Amino acid sequence: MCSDDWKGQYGLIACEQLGFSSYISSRSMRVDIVEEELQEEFVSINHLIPENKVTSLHHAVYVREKCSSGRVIILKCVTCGVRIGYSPRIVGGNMSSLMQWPWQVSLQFQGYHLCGGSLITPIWIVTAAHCVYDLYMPSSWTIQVGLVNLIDTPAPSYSVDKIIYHSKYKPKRLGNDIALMKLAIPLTFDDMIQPICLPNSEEDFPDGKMCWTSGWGATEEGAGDASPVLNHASVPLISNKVCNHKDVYGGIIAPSMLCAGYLKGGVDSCQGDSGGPLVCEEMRIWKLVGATSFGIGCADVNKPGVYTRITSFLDWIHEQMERELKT
Ligand code: 4AZ
Repeated sequence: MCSDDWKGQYGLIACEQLGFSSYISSRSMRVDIVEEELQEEFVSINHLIPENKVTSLHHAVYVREKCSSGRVIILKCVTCGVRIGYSPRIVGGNMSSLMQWPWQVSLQFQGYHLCGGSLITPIWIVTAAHCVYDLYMPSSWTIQVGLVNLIDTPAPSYSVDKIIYHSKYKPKRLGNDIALMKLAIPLTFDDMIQPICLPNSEEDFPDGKMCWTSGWGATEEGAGDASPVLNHASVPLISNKVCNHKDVYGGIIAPSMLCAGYLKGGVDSCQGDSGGPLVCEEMRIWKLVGATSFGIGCADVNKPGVYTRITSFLDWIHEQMERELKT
């Protein structure tokens, strides 16, 4: 797009017209750098259209000669990590509202909720290997998304086509606790169903940053059963150094794991939340930072929740998805 008359507020309109759900940023660059490639395919904002009515960018098609600044707009758009329909309001306790965690998936074995998962594309769900390792039967699993209440919501169930767990996952050793589920049919995104962004490979989420975990897991340690409603909790990230302290996990936390929660206890993920998301918000975009993996007890003193560190498995995730494209 020619940058003449460009305004930041056109960003979202432009991204939406390109099929993305969200706008991050824009910058301009000299057109001659990309001229060869793009030739006459330029569009410009028509300044004759009232600002609040810039609904269709293609109303104004200018050829390159009309772009007097000689600069074009580089748009950064995304299709993940946004809660489109969500507007915060007070909810009872930690109960989640619809559209608050639109990437949250319930993984159900023979119709019963066993684990959580996170939607990253219309067909791929990130979860924990320990959720699926002993139950490696795709046809016995279904998933539900876009719901808060597991019991009385008539949300559709979707079939699972494939389960891939990390080849280095060993049940007793806790490491590499990550798996992917591939759906038989792609999901359609809406306000209730949205994918979470994967982080960038070098992305660092600082200790103490407040992030969020969600799931239908037990709301009390030992209470066993899953919760009928989706709950969430805000938890700070804990450095591996602190988490490996002798009073905490005493050296069992590998670099590919990440701790989050409170050393004083009280707030944590629990049984049934496994595989589900630990997400952090970065410049209004939500990113999948962890997959709920394990803990000693739930919310106990000096035993924060342990999550699989997603940045350690980005290559693995991409390799699996790519391999599926080829087969
Ligand atoms: C579990 O059994 C589980 N406190 C998940 C998370 C935590 C503990 C147990 C973290 O699925």
